[in-house]
Amino acid sequence: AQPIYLADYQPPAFLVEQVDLTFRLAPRTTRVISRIRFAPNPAAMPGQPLRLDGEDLRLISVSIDGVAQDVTPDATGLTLDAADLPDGPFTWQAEVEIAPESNTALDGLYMSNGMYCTQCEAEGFRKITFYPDRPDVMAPFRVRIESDLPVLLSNGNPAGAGKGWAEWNDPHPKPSYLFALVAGDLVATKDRFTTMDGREVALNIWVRKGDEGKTAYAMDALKRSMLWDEQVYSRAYDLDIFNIVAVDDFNMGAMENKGLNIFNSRYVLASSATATDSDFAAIERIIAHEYFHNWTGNRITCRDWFQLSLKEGLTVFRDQQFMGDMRSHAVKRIEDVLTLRARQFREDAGPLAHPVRPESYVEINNFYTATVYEKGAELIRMLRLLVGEDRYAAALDLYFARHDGQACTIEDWIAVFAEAAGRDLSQFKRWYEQAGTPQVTLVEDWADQTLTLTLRQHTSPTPGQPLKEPLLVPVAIGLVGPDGAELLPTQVLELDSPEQVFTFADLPARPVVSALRGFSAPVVLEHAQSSHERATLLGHDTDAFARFEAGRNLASDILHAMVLEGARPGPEYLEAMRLALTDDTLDPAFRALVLRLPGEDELAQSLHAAGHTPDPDAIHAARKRALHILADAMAGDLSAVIDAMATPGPYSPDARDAGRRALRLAAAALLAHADGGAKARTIFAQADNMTEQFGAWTALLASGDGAEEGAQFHRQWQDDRLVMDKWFAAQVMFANPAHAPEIAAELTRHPAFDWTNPNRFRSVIGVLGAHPAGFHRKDGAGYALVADWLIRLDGANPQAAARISTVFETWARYDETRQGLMRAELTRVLEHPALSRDMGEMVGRMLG
Ligand code: HT7
Ligand code: ZN
Repeated sequence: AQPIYLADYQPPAFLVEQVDLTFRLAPRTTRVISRIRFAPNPAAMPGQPLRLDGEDLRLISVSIDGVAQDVTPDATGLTLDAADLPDGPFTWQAEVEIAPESNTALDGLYMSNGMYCTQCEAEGFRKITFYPDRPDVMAPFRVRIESDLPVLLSNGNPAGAGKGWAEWNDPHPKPSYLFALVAGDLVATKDRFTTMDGREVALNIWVRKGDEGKTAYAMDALKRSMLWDEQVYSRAYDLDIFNIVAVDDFNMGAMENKGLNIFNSRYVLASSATATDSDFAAIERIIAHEYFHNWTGNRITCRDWFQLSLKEGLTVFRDQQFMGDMRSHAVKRIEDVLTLRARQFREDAGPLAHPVRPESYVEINNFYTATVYEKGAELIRMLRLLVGEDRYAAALDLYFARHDGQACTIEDWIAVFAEAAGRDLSQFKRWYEQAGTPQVTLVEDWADQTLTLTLRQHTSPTPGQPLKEPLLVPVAIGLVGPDGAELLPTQVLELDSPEQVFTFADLPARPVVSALRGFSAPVVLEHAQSSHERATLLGHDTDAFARFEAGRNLASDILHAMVLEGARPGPEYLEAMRLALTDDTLDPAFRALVLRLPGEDELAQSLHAAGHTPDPDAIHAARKRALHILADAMAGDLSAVIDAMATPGPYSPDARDAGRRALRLAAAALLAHADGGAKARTIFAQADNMTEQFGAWTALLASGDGAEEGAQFHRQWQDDRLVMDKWFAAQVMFANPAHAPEIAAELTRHPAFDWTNPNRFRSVIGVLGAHPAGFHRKDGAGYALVADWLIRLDGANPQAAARISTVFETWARYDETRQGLMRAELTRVLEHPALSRDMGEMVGRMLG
């Protein structure tokens, strides 16, 4: 397949003034009748043909202005010469037939448990009817659905309904990727919201019968999101109704279709018995994220798919702000940075590295990545830090006022900031264009009561970008006295050259430098500090992220030494951890994060960055040894914290109780390495909520135990599909590496392993790929199993398969034997006949 280039963008030859669609639903023979009013685009060169995308459509008939046409589509659509079209506006009418029942790709119109449902982003609408399926063609839609199913939904406001039919009218012009239709035997949880301008909005969450008791949290999160967007961004909802539908078979988390958000059921359904605190938090975040898209994505959309981060980076940033406001800014920031490093830094360091705004793609679905989403959000955070909060607000007001109803570019976005802040941001724009994680080195010099800081930046080559330009990097710095008192509050140093020197004179004593406070830029900071300095920051820094980071650095220094030299954690580290564990002035959620050791993949990444070849077995063994040493050293304190952090009274998913449970379970997981799992077993037996039941079971699994509890868990939850995903995932995630591939293979033979369901597939195969020592077992069994399953899934659902193929993206980090085995498996996948475009692109990029 040929790549598509950003540089080749051309405006559409024709715009759409109105779309009318009629659906006659049937599993194998759905008829779609489209009436589309086209008009020549005054901004395009005259005389160009009309291009309509269309895939897997059986064309029944076509007419233009009522005159039947004889047209022959190719595999990807239809081209109509300008000479064969009327001079001015005209009406295209077409009837096509599609088979939603056999659509296993879950893209376009498909079926899930007897329910019809659509997914059109990025290019699914072309599997529904012929259309200019590109985001810069925006139009109002009217939809009529004919079906005997009781609930018939589409975008916009209801426009009439009767027995066997319903009509919907969406007055807001939208691109086709935001089209949605749902038909099924569903039940709704209903509520209302009054907007800041006094309009009443009906809110509905539609689920399968039996699930209606699990929607309360999602509804509450929705109302809080609506209010927050009014209060913080002055953005009100703009239709009479907002529908959310939960569907079991779904490729990603959720989709922001105008007025009809469709969700993976795991991000809607929750009860205290079936969902963990993390599930509740994920529901809150994703409900907010999709709702926020109503303005950042739907009202203002992307000109083309290269601009994807324009809506996704901004909407992730907005959901991060929201979650910080709802819960804890400090904890949320640490969690976001951990996710960024685990997913985006990993991506940026390997063969799949690409800029936040890519320059070419073969399959756009492969670019819904951590770089576009999470790094994109970091760029917005940096912009806000550089221009200040007031100017950030002014820039956003200008963005909404100037671009409402438009399909925009990153240039439009940067321009509103340059204007609102009165600042040239051309160097900043390189962050959107240049792939790779910059490495920033900080060197200290102390003389004559003056501290001199030399900052250097360097970005290694990435695929297609051998040379890198210096970026504008905001480095937030504070100075802490040797006694822990703040000597200099946070200042933002702007590093815009390869090397820069900053001096701080007249200091009373040599300070401890607290650098990159709040993780002010998405960079890897190299800053040599003694363990004493790190312990000072962990104990005293005023910046919560820097405090956490100091503890993290202490832990990774020690784990590196354990892996490389067989070292042992020293008393200073153990004491620093004990202090953090027992400091009741600290938020329990923060303490839980400090207690968590860096994961095995993070250690492999940092060892590789430091010039070593990571050995997954040695990393696993060292980390396990560290857990035992920590547990033995702190057993008494861990036990006391477990008791102190109990949350008596009815379960609440709020941040306070969730934080206490997080600390309690982190302590229990650690203690299980010293007490034979006694405490964890008690928590499991007494648990009245999924957080503690699952947390205690996985604590036992991680310490090599938990078989009996696993059987009990299965007996209790075998009829709950979302809890069963956890049952599958936990057994692989915590498997002994020596047996992980066999355990995963055995689970694929379990009668409940429905591999066509993306959640279930990920819970076994995706989780094995994320188990470093198990996946990378030296005989290659993990690689072979994952490759077999990727080939199988690719035949049914290329999007999901391509996404999971990223488990191989780190192959070049490892030793020659493992590299050879992984390359052989990737080559086997690539050579498979009838491989999808999605998978072909991913594997091709990984092999280089
Ligand atoms: N904008 C959506 C991204 C998306 C998607 C969602 C579900 C299935 C397939 C998809 N392809 C792209 C989700 C979001 O970022 O909000
Ligand atoms: Zn999004």
